[in-house]
Amino acid sequence: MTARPPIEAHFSRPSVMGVVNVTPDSFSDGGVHERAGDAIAAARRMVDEGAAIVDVGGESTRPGSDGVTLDEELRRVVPVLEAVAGELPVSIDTAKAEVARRALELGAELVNDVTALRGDAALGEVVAEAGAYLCLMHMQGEPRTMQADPRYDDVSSEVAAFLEERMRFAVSQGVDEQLICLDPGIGFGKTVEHNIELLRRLDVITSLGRPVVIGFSRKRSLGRLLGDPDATTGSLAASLAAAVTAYERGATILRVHDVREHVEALTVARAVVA
Ligand code: HH2
Repeated sequence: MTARPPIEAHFSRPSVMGVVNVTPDSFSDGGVHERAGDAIAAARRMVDEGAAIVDVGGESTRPGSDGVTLDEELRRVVPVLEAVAGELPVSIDTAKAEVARRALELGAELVNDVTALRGDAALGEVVAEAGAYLCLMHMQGEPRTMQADPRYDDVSSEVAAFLEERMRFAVSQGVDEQLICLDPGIGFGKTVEHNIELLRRLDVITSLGRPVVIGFSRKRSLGRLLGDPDATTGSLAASLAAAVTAYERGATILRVHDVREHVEALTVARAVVA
């Protein structure tokens, strides 16, 4: 196995990660790519539009959701991975070691684990053995209950401390630190104010020295910021503003549903920042 280059050499800043949810119930695109053929076409289109990688997921983690079984998750993602993982840069959005193992065998290069190696004790070893990239994300609580009453004394430093501890754990499992990226987990056990504070003080996370991933695309906090207290999604325009400000504050990978628009916005932002 040839060693992979560090994340920062493989993903220029900014890079777009396109979201391909092969699920009936994801919060903003549930059902849209539920059929494998639709998901495959979406993945190809996203890479054509400039995505550096596509993140294939078979389990919704929206607030209030329950998990899916291993068999069901494999049934959803394997046909998509068989079609595209050898052809396109692919990330697998899973907390399950067996799903990650199959995805990596089929050619996925990154494992995106929203539990940061707390969900499945075998996942770290699977990532380490494959020499794959790993995204560790912060979540307070679990999807079913995480939005009930999230609390922090200082959200940025608490999230940073968590990510640092999970990074040490991943390294202790054999994962090369150079292959790890970190995500504060926008919307995962956080109020609107927590999410905004995390972006405002993104320097606290980037100072950990690893590339940062931000997934603010279409999230409900954006709709709530615009004045709808019951919003369950956010608009494209609001998502673009969040992505551009995250990039300006140091984010490397932006996880988004609308690839073309984000690539355009970030290309302009990069021209100004560079
Ligand atoms: N957000 C979601 C899922 N996976 N992974 C990372 N690293 N960062 C995120 O912010 C993130 C993530 C939730 O968004 P989505 O996949 O669109 O919805 P669902 O979980 O309902 O499928």
